[in-house]
Amino acid sequence: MVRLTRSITRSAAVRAGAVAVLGLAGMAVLAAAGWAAEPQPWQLGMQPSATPVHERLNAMHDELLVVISLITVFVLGLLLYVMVRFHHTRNPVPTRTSHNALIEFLWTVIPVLILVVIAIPSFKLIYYMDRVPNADMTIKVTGNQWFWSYEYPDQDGLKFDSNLIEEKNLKPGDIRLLSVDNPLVVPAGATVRVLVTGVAEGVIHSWYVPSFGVQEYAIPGRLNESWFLVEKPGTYYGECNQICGVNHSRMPIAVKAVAKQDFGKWLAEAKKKFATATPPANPAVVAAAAGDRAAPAGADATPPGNR
Ligand SMILES: [Cu+2]
Repeated sequence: MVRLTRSITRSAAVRAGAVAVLGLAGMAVLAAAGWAAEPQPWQLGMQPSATPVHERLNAMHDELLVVISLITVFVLGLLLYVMVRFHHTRNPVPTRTSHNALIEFLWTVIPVLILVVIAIPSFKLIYYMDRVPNADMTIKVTGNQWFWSYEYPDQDGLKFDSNLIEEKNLKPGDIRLLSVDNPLVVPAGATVRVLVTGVAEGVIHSWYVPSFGVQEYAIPGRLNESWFLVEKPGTYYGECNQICGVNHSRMPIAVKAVAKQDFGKWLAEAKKKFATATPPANPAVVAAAAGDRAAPAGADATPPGNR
C-alpha cells in the first residue's frame, strides 16, 4: 500500500513537472512572438502597454501578484503545518487555549499594514488616470446601438461613424469582429482627452481599449472623461465591454495612431470624406428649438451640471 501511494505521488509529480515545463515553454513562445495590441489565441497576461497609464497599471498588477502570492503561500503553509502537526494521531488531546493577545494583535495589524501598502500606489494611480494632463486634442466618443461615433470638436466638428466590417467583407489583415470601416485616428505622442457619452435614445455602453488602460462608460445624458497618450504608431483594438444588447459583440473599437505629419494628411482627407450635406447646426437655432420644447416654463433653467 505504501509502495502504491508512493508510486502515485511520483507519477503525479512527474505530470505536474511536465505541465510546468509545457507552460513555461508556451510563455517563452508567446514572448518570442511578441504581442500585438489585440487579443491573441492562448494569450497569457495583459496586452502590451500602448500608453503610460497602461504601463503603470501593469506594474501595479505585477506588484499585487507578488503580494497575493506571498500571502497565499504563507496561508497554505500554515494550513499544511496544522494538518500535519496537530493531526489526531500526533496530538490526541487538543489544547483548550482560546485567546492569545499577541497573535490577535498581529493578525489584525499586519493585514491592515498590507492594505495600506497596497492603497498608497493604488490611489496614486487612480489620480494619475483621472487627471487629464494638458491635452493636445479632444475626441468625443458616442455609443450607439450598436456602433460608435467619433467627433473631433477641435476640427470643425469632424464626425463619423465606426462600424464593424462584416465577415464576408474582411480583407487580408483585417481581424474578424475587431476591424472597423472607419477607425478612430489619433496622432502618436499626443495627449488626447476622450469624452464619452451615449445617445439619448440608447443604452449604456463602455469604451474599452485594453492596451490603453482606458475603460469609460458611455451613459446617455452624461459625459465621462478619460485620456490617453499612444506612444507608438499602430492599430489598437478594443470592444464595448458593457453588455448592451443583442449586438454587443459587434461594436468593436479600432484606434489607429499615426505619425503627426500623417495625422494632418488624414484630417484633410477625412474632412472631405465625412463632410455632411447639411452645414453644422447654428447654435442660436438649436438653443431656440430647445427653448420651444422647454415646457413648463423654467424647466430649462437647470444648471448644466445638475442634469
Ligand atoms: Cu455596447
